[in-house]
Amino acid sequence: QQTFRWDDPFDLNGRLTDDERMIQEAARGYARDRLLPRIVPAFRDETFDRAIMTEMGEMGFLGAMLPEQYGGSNASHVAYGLIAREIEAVDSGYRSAMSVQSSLAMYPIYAFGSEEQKMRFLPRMAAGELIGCFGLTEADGGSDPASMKTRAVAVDGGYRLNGGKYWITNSPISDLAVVWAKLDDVIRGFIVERDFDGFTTGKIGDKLSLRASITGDIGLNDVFVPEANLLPGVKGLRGPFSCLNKARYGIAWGAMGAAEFCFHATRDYVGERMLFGRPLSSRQLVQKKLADMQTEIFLGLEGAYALGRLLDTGAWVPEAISLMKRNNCGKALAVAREARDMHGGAGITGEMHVMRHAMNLETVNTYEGAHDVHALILGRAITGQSAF
Ligand code: TGC
Ligand code: FAD
Repeated sequence: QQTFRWDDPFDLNGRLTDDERMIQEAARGYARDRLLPRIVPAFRDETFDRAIMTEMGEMGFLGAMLPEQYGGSNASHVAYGLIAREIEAVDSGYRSAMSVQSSLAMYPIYAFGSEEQKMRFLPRMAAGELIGCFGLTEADGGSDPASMKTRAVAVDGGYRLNGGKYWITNSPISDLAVVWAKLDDVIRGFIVERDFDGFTTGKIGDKLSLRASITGDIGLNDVFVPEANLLPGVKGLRGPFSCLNKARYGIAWGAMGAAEFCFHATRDYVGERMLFGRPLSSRQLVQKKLADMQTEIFLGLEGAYALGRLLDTGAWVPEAISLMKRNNCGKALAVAREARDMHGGAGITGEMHVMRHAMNLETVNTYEGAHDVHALILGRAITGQSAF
């Protein structure tokens, strides 16, 4: 007879491969020992420590799913999800740094780049020596990337890019940007390097969410991009969306990592908090809230796990990713807000971490396709009618 494990009710751990368990343990150790001690001042001061990228590179967390010749370790989608879960248990901003590098900057070069581009950029990106960012969103409406204004024009030996991107994770510290721009009205991907003339980046300040992640803009003023830096393998929105498929999937795990942290912290807190002569944890209302948190978290993790196995076998569709990204972000946000409430006044302090998670998850629920945009993707699949 098995006993019910409140922190792993469906024995998720028991269904991982040995490799996945090893990667999970490494990610958990790194996140708890190296990231957790830094997060409170980083969030307060709105700073991102560049060294984190090199550390994550050394740990093998950047581009982990790519083949070894490009610096990856052929990790499974589930292993990638487990890394996201452990890192986001500390902070969504740190998971952002990992997932933008892996899924949004390295993946397009791997999937759509030339062999020369792959060899030139990927091993150094996997090591965290080069930081990449992903420029899709523009100021005039992130949910509708097809309306982008950034343009590329063919010139002798390459292309001239003009336009700008907004809300770009890591842009101010990037060595290269994968920029999506229209060339003859067809969206193409360009690798824009830091030292290209006319390429500028600025930091967006005063964010009340994801403060330990650096976010910025990208300016493209007559930037010459050589032919060798055009991604040859894709045309149209399928390019950026293929990268988003990977990143959204990882977020489905990551958001649950943040929610799990909040759940564990709340369980500890209510177990110790004595009110009216008894621990808070002995109250029906409190237990119901813990049960609700637990239910959403472990259903969310089961969904993410099932999706990861489908991605590994190739039997997946983008709508399933929308379903999990939407559900897990929305549910994680609700868990974090509830955790904040159950900590009472202490819940607003930095040292309790729960309010920081709630603030971060506001962004996670919006980026990579806002919660309602994923509802419309699902609605289109359910009804056959587009309501965008
Ligand atoms: P639609 O007509 O639906 O599709 C246009 C073309 O794209 C193809 N496509 C996909 N391909 C692969 N995977 C997917 N998930 C795909 N979704 C669409 C589609 O087949 C079609 O191809 P073709 O060959 O027929 O032309 O396009 P639409 O313009 O109607 O799109 C609507 C909508 C809402 C689905 C889409 O625009 C959308 O998802 N909007 C949300 C935008 C978004 O997610 N932006 C994310 C920016 S990056 C970011 O937030 C990073 S944060 C990172 C961090 O810090 O962690
Ligand atoms: P809008 O598109 O203006 O949406 C506003 C609201 O309208 C949302 O609630 C949305 O759900 C709703 N809405 C939109 N369309 C419809 C509709 N048809 N019907 C009903 N409701 C609708 N982008 C990148 O390219 N690269 C990055 O690295 C990146 N990092 C980011 C980091 C941070 C911290 C943030 C905040 C954003 C980042 N983004 C990035 C941009 C992000 O993807 C966009 O913010 C997101 O796609 C939403 O776009 P928007 O902010 O323009 O909101």
